[in-house]
Amino acid sequence: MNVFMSWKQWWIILAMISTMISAYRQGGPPNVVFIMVDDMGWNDVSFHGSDQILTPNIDSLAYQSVILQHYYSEAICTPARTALLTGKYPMRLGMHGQPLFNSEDRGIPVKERLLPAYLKDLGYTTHLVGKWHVGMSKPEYLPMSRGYDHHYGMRGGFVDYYTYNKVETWPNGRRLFGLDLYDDATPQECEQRYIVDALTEKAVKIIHYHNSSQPLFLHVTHNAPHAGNNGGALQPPLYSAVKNSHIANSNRRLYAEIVAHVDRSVGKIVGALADKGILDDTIIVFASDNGAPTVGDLRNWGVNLPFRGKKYTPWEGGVRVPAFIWQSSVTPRVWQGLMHISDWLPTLLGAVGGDIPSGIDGVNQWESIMQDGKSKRSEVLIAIEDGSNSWAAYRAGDYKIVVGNVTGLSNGYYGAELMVNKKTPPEYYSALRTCEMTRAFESIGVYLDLDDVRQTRRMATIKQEDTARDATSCIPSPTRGCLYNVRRDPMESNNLWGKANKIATLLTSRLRALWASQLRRGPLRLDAASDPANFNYVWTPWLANNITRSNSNSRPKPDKQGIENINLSFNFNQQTTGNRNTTVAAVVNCEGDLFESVLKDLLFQYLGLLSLF
Ligand SMILES: *[C@@H]1O[C@H](CO)[C@@H](O)[C@H](O)[C@H]1NC(C)=O
Ligand SMILES: *[C@@H]1O[C@H](CO)[C@@H](O)[C@H](O)[C@H]1NC(C)=O
Ligand SMILES: *[C@@H]1O[C@H](CO)[C@@H](O)[C@H](O)[C@H]1NC(C)=O
Ligand SMILES: *[C@@H]1O[C@H](CO)[C@@H](O)[C@H](O)[C@H]1NC(C)=O
Ligand SMILES: *[C@@H]1O[C@H](CO)[C@@H](O)[C@H](O)[C@H]1NC(C)=O
Ligand SMILES: [Ca+2]
Repeated sequence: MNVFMSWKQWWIILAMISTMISAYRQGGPPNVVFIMVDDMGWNDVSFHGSDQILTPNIDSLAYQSVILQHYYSEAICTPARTALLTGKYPMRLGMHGQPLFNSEDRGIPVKERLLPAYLKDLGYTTHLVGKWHVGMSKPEYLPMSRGYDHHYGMRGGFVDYYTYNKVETWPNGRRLFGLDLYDDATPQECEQRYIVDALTEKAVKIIHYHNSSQPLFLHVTHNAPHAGNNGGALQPPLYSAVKNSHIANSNRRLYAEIVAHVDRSVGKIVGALADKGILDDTIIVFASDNGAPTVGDLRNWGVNLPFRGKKYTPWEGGVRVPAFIWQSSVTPRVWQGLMHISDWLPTLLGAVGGDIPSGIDGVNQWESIMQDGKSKRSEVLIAIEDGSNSWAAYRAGDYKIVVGNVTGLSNGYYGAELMVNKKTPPEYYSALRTCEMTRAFESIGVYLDLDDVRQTRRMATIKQEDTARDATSCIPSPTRGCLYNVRRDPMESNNLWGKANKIATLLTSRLRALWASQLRRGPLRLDAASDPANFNYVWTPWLANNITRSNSNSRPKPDKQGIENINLSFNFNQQTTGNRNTTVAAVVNCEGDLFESVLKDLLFQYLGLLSLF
């Protein structure tokens, strides 16, 4: 065999190997890009029907996707991110209720495995770009100890959009402040860019330099459109002229400009996937983490209408948020199935061919979403707060109960005045046709059909079917909750408690059982040793991994204290309903229609009680 021949043979072998590698990638798991925005409300995207704030890039992607119309997140940041990363209800880990302070020694317990760790096992390279907010007191709580190869962004709750400083105000009035922007372990003292741009450019760079022989998990968690530091003004990009002059309220106008910038970011990220040639091999998820804080603490002038409530409330406005998922083979549609943020972990693992871990609360919805099937989920524990006041919300089928003491929360409807325009908004469909997202899709041969778009947009707009209205909105009391059919009554304006006692009883007893399984949080403990002044004004882990304290979420046993403080012993005589199996398990393990049949059954027997049905 001469030298030339063996070179040729080598060349053939190399060519075969490289074909095998690229074939493996083509058949291998798809890339996953998960974009989470912060505190964006239901009515702050235009695909839900409003022309006020145009989000053409987000919408253009949504119209190619499965829009998740009954998607529940958590009421606030830390629980939402915990549920996403663990696939569990945050209350199982003591991560429910009020979000973490930067100076709190608490985080997702280290024995929990997180989504990026599962993906890493499947060969993914894993990047977090943006906000973390599930533990920063010790190195072991940080993203790179939890399965991310790389983290660029913030470890705490929110920062100033220009200086990347987080000002934390303690209940006693003490203020701590310092930088919270890192590239892996290195504080970014010299970052000059606007926060949305800095995160977007990092995400685009990661896509650009990604070695396609490995699947990519890119988790982008924008800080926007969350307010900057408390008491500060909203922070749209400095260099942009104030646009959206059609919006009457000037704070809403500033908010719209931040949202528009986030929208362009989504267009750029997907544009980068198209440029790289990997768009059609990528699953893309877009979701907000909780409803907008229209009023009160850290308000951003976002709007959740027609839903009731706002961020950090158990009402739909706090927990039902914009969300959708795209994959190249999906038939675009609006999906009416019940879904919870904890479903992402099993759903994405199912989508990429991974094993679904046991002992989680999330369920794999991949097949249902892709094939327009029924939801794999019949119930959602929407929220539990066991702080100074205890409250909770739970949905089974179409029915939702809210119980506990909601005094001090925002229980009304907010932002109607913010939705007022003084001029005609810019033309929606021309913005949609010309945005970067639409161009990115055209580059892979996918074109928007405006008739389909109009139809999808109508489907994604909330309709209030139930026309009955309470004279005064129901507020839960110690002996009564509020009960709604949220499919027919998404505004939570027709309380059925007392009209459908059997359903109220069933949902309450199931909620009681879930509540009893919570890991109680200890009292809030803020640690002065965390003060960034001790670390050159940078927020830094101040504890070693081997420090264990008996506070926070370390109580080993479930504690029923919360639910026992709520007296729900309303008057309901247990009645038999013939042969029908109406044990709690039987009723909650179904989609809403069984509730309708239970109702009809009850209607037959207790006509007077259920005159409304
Ligand atoms: C991509 O990764 C593969 C496998 O690790 C390696 O052989 C190849 O050189 C890498 N390509 C680039 C451009 O770095
Ligand atoms: C509910 O909470 C408020 C504020 O903490 C308190 O004043 C009130 O007594 C509580 N109501 C009940 C019925 O427990
Ligand atoms: C924790 O680790 C540090 C350094 O690794 C060591 O100096 C210290 O003694 C340890 N503390 C405990 C309580 O184990
Ligand atoms: C709960 O409410 C019922 C009915 O109003 C009352 O009889 C009972 O004493 C209450 N229990 C507690 C612990 O407050
Ligand atoms: C009622 O439903 C439960 C839960 O699905 C089941 O375990 C039980 O066997 C059923 N009972 C009857 C009488 O069908
Ligand atoms: Ca949030």
